[in-house]
Amino acid sequence: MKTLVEFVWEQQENLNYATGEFSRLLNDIGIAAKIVNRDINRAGLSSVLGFEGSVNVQGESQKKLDVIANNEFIKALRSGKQCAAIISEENEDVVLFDDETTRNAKYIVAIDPLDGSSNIEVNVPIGTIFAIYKRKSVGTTITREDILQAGDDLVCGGYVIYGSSTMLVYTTGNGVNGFTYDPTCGLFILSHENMKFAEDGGIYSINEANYIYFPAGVKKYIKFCQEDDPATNRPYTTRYIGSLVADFHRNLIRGGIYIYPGTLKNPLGKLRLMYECVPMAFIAEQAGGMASDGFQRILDMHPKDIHQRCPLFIGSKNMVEKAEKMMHEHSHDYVKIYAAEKN
Ligand code: P6P
Repeated sequence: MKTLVEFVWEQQENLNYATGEFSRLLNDIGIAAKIVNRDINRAGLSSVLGFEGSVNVQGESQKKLDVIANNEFIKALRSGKQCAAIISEENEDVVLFDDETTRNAKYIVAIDPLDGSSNIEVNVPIGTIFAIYKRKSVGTTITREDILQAGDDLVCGGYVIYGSSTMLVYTTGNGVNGFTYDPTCGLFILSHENMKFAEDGGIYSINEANYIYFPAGVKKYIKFCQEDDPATNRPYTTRYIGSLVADFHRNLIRGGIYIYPGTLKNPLGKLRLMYECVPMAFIAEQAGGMASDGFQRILDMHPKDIHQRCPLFIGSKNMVEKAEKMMHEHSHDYVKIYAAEKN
């Protein structure tokens, strides 16, 4: 049995993080994840026990779990003192810490504290998605270059899935490993070593309710998935939970593709580049999969804004390549609009 702390400590030797700062940072994220996990598991008791969304015994109005989760991660990162700044879906601006230690901390964390939180009330798995960048400036205040880093500059991408069990899955560029949380001892235990996407999968995940707004290439790919061709394991199965982390995690284990495309109405789609697409893309590539915006590798992209949106095609390599091919062949109408929005 190997805990997350032991694993990270062992890994740091060959990841030139031997100073222990990265190990401490990842452990801080693990601590916040345990607290969020506890709050999520009690969410259904809100009306009974007066948790979030109602007034507690001190008469304070409780906050939604998104905000509670965001506060927990900020609190853990602030007290751990290894993070110099946080980019969060819940904060319009970059969260800066003003004491000396965090001004000199080496890392920047971009995070979606609780992705898919609307699923809590229907007891569907949700997740936390995080990206860790090394700051470029040293000993100064945080710079724009520290914040708007290219996907390839990522040092760590990870997610926590709060599902039938809670797992933390991450990569630092040496493969993808999954840790299952054991609430009886409060530890994340290594349970899924060296996770890999199957090159081909039989699952496609997309919200087909938006079909009429999809670019022609996406429509063609959906029809391709539905064709009757036993030799290529089609028609595929469609599974769409409405929670990126849960759909991605299932496809990572079973083989599949998740698509949240841009549409003629919203050319950049819904998902955020820095704290959803980039960390998941790092994990996908490290697990032998692929991640693109339909035309370009996600990790080659350079954000212009911390909340920039980006289409996402992610999962088994051959499936993403097939979808990209159809985007190139059939999306003349969409490409111009997308290029204009992106630049
Ligand atoms: P839609 C959750 O809000 C999220 O960001 C992802 O986790 C999920 O895959 C997607 O949006 C669901 O969006 O438009 O299909 O409801």
